[in-house]
Amino acid sequence: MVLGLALGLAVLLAGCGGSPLSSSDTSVGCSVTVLIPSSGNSLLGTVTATTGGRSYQFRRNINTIAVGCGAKATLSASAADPTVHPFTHWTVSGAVSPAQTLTVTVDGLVSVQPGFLVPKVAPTSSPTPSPKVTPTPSATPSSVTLDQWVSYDSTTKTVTWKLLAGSPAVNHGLNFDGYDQGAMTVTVPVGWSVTVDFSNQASINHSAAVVTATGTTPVFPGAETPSPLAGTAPGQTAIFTFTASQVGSYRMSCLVPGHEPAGMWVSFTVAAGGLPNVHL
Ligand SMILES: [Cu+2]
Repeated sequence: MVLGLALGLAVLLAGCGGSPLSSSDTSVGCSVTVLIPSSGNSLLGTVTATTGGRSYQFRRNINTIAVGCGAKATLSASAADPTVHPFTHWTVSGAVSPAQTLTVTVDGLVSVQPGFLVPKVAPTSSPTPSPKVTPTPSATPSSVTLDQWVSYDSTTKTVTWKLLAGSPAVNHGLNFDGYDQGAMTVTVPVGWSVTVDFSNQASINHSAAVVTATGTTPVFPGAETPSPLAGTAPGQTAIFTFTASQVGSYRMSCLVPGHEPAGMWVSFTVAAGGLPNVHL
C-alpha cells in the first residue's frame, strides 16, 4: 500500500510532460473519462469531479468531461453500498492511488477508474503442487509499461491498452495501433481485468471488440465499443473494461462491416498464467 501511495503521489506531482497522465498531442483535446464499475445492473459508486469552479456528478458507467488543457480536476468517489463494495483505490493509466480523492493535471486524454471492491473471477488453471525457488516479489515493480500502447499492474491484475484506430495510416487506415491482420499480439493472463482506451483517429467510423476469428459478438461481457457495427465517429473515444475469463486465442477486431475482412484486426491471447506481454 505504501508503494501504491507513493506511485499515486508521484503521478499527481508529475503533472505534465512525460508522466502517464500527459499527452503532448493537444489536437485531440483534453478530457477526463471516468469508468465506474458495476455489479449486476447497479453502479458500485458515484464520482464527483470539480474543475474550473464547476462540479459534475457522474452516475453513468462511462463519463467524459472536457477539461481545459493544463487545468486541474479533483475527483472524489463514494461507494453506493460501502458495506458490500467499499471504495478501495483509483487506477490512473497504470498507476494506483488509494486516496479517496484524486487530483490530476489534465494535459491530454486522461482515463480514471475508481476502484470498488469487486468479486474476482477465479482462475481456471490448477495451482502448482509444490512451490520451488521463487524470486522475491518485492524485487518486481507492480506497475509496468510494456510499450506506448500497453501497460499493466500486477498487484491489481489490470491491463490498460491504448487502442488507436487508423493511426498511423497503415493499410489505408484499417489498423489498430498501426498493425493489421494479426501483426500485433497482446497477451494477458486469465482472470485479469483489461481496460481498452479506444480512440478513433481515422476519418471514418471504426469500432473494437474481442471476438473469435469467425465471430461478430464479444467473447467476454462488455468487451466492445458501443454499437460496434455502426462504429464510433472520427475523433471520438470509448473506454471499455472486461475480465479475460477464458483461456484462448481471440481477435481485437473492428466490426464495422467489411473492415475485419480487409485486415482491421490484431491478435488477443488469454494465457493460463504468466504476465502480460506484447508481440509485434
Ligand atoms: Cu473499422
